[in-house]
Amino acid sequence: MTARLNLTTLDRLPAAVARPAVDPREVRVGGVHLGVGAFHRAHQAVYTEDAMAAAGETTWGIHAVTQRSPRVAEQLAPQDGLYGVLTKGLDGGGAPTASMRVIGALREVSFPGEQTGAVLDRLAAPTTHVVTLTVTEKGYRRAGGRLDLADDDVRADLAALSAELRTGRAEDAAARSAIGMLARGLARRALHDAGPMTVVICDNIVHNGAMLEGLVAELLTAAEAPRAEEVAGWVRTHVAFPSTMVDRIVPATTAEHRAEAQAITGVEDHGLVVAEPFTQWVIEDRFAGPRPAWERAGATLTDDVAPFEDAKLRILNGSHSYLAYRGAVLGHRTIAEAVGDPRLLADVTAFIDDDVIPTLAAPPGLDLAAYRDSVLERFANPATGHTTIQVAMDGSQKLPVRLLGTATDRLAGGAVPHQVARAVASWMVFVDRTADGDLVLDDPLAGRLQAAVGGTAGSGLADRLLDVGEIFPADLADDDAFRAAVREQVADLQAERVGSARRP
Ligand code: CS2
Repeated sequence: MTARLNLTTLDRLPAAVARPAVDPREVRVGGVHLGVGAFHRAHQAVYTEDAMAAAGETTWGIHAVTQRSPRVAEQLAPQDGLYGVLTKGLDGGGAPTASMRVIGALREVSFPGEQTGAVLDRLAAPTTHVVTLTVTEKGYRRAGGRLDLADDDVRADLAALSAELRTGRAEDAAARSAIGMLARGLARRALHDAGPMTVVICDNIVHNGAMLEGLVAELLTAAEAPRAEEVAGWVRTHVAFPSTMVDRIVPATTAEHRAEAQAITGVEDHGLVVAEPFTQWVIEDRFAGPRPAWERAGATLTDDVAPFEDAKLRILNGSHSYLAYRGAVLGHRTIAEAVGDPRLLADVTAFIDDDVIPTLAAPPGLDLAAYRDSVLERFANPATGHTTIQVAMDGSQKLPVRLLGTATDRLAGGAVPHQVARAVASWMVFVDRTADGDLVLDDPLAGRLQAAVGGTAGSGLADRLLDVGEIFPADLADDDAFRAAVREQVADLQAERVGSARRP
């Protein structure tokens, strides 16, 4: 029976395995993280551990919170919160490399379905100073850029929030949304006047800090309770919401990855995450109180995150989605395979050069052409095994952030964004192919999209999907030049599917 990774087996791991940079047994909780997926474990948790080591601190342990499923809590609890990061890259000669380190920064892991009270108490504790979030684009429950107050989960959290503000008594009903958990925790903190807090959003969303601050304010002011405005005021003056740009390619962990890690460590690790060597974190230097010394772990603090965000979201995430849709339709299983296809490499390079870079102001010290090359080189790393289908998820949430902003800016500059149109068309052809069951459409708007694809009345695929208002803002959908460009690209990509009769 193979032993499991935990505090007992930690000291017996082979020397090749890097131990936690700070002894987990010494670490005390000082922050909460909402959405403890693989990305958090391979990114912010690593920076936080390295920051503690660099600053000689032990007070930034993380109370991590799962989302809908208790799975990660069940994986990590028997491991005392320990897990491995398997970093897979290529050496100078192109040969695959793999290194393993164990992270000990996660000190508590909770599932809201059973432990909402514990999480809210952590958020309200004077010893907790930061909250980080990775709940994906759809996790913020927005509709038309605002909080979706018609969402059942948001309404349930609003009811619990209102009850606690009315009675002043802790209302620990299971949180149903991350935004609800956050707002209820900040409200409880306000009621106890427990000191300033910094909320650091780590999701791929434009101006993400301001966006989240707005959503929290909407939920607090929607509360039906006499103290709602007072509490919203306390949050305005005691809580900071800096924006960030986060970057590290973290594929889903596979059985092969677990076997490879076990061969290195000799123990079972159900919490293992896999990542590329590259990592970056740019954080707006706006904190309300104490925080980990993330800059001593390699993070960049800046007054203006926007140029970094725009470059990353439009160049990296935009081309990632483009390759995912184009690649999946052409049968490429991984992003590395897709970028290795000369047709797709030419398409994505033209997309970046012709349409994206002209819309960007380069962040200080960044050459956008060199950044393009480094991104494409990272995509070509076969060692991670990042799949086109994983990146293809949630297109309805990702397209506005990754592609449509570029199109709007190009049109505003008097240019027709043909390359963005081709990227959008690749998503449309992908959605169309899922209607046949060839590919999987994992998207919160899946039903709406497949209904649009299935429609026949008088218009082609491009028009039917451009009419999905939840994705395409009117300024784009009503732009004749953009619509014509997308139609043309859909026809071209469908013609590429040699021998299959497709809808025009
Ligand atoms: C990817 C991102 O799955 C996706 O949507 O584009 O997770 C991407 O790998 C990261 O943003 C890289 O930092």
